[in-house]
Amino acid sequence: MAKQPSKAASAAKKPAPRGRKPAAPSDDPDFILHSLQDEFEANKRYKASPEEMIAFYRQMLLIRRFEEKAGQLYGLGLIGGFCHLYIGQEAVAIGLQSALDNDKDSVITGYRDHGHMLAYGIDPKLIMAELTGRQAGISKGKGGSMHMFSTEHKFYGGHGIVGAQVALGGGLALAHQYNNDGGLCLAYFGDGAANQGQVYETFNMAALWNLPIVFVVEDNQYAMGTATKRSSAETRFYRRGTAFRIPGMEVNGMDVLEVRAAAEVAFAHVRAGKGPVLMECNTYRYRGHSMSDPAKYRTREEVQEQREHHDPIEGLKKTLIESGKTEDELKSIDKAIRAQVAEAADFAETSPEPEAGELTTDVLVEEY
Ligand SMILES: Cc1ncc(C[n+]2csc(CCOP(=O)(O)OP(=O)(O)O)c2C)c(N)n1
Ligand SMILES: [Mg+2]
Repeated sequence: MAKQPSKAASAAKKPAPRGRKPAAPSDDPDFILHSLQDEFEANKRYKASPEEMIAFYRQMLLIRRFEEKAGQLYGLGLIGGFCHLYIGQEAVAIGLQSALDNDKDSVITGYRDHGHMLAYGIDPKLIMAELTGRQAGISKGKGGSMHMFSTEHKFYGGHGIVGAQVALGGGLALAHQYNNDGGLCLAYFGDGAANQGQVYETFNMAALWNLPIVFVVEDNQYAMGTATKRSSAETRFYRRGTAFRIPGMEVNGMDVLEVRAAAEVAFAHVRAGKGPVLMECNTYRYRGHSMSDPAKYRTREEVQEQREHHDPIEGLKKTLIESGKTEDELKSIDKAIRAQVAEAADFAETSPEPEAGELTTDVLVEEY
């Protein structure tokens, strides 16, 4: 007896739509992902005014000098616990946060958080005093390097659990939507954190509920001692929202003007109520993972190559000089910043530690 064609075989010949899905991926217009890349590429470098350009330079340099000093204070035993420096990645925080509406928007990140706090223009004394665990610190000396908060500035940490800030960022975005306050959440995470499951649970909910959130992967090429290519099956992180219909953007995170241009496109998309965006910023950390990492997993030449050819501060300096600034003008900015950072370090070394009674305050927060 001739075999009856199987149901599967006849379905293959004449595919029937299943539910609301089209018959095959090639028939699915949504399968071709919406991307914000074209819009971004059309105006890839932000046209900063001379004042803005100097402000970006000053802010990035402040992060650089602050972090160098924090490294020294750590070496002297004045900073306890872990300390993760942001040197090399300055353009990411400044490019993005300079485009925020600080009255409305919230920010959340991981433990490599000093630069994101400095990007608010908060007095570096308060941040340095937090690192040395002093009462005058931005979190009364009880957060330290990894767990700084400033709810006043809508900065929600400072998180030591890799990837946890992404899910919390989803919650912040839900709060913006629920309260209809017009704000968005900027949630930063690393290339290593990008492999955490909760990141994708958050992507799903954020897309499903159209939440106002910009996810930013700071791909600094390493998660502790593991190079991105050794730990990630898909190293083009901007593609990872595809399955959730979240548009992606790939950005040179060593160029503050490019990051700022990308921020403009991403924030406009979110503010127009179109839901989340996933931005990958390619960057590089010059120092070890934390202060206790000798960084033996990479060569000196690799780091040197980045410093010489891709440094975000040197890059902007070049643009400033081309636009008419002189070496002397830029040197005097550096001098003033060094003095400001030295003052912050003195303050952090000499101001008092918290009273013992502070041990039991701020343990439970009733209201943000
Ligand atoms: C859930 C969890 N797993 C592991 C760790 C240990 N850990 C701390 S930082 C880190 C690497 C994260 O790398 P990445 O996300 O790329 O951030 P980066 O340090 O490069 O900024 C790991 C594995 C942790 N803190 N939390
Ligand atoms: Mg990393």
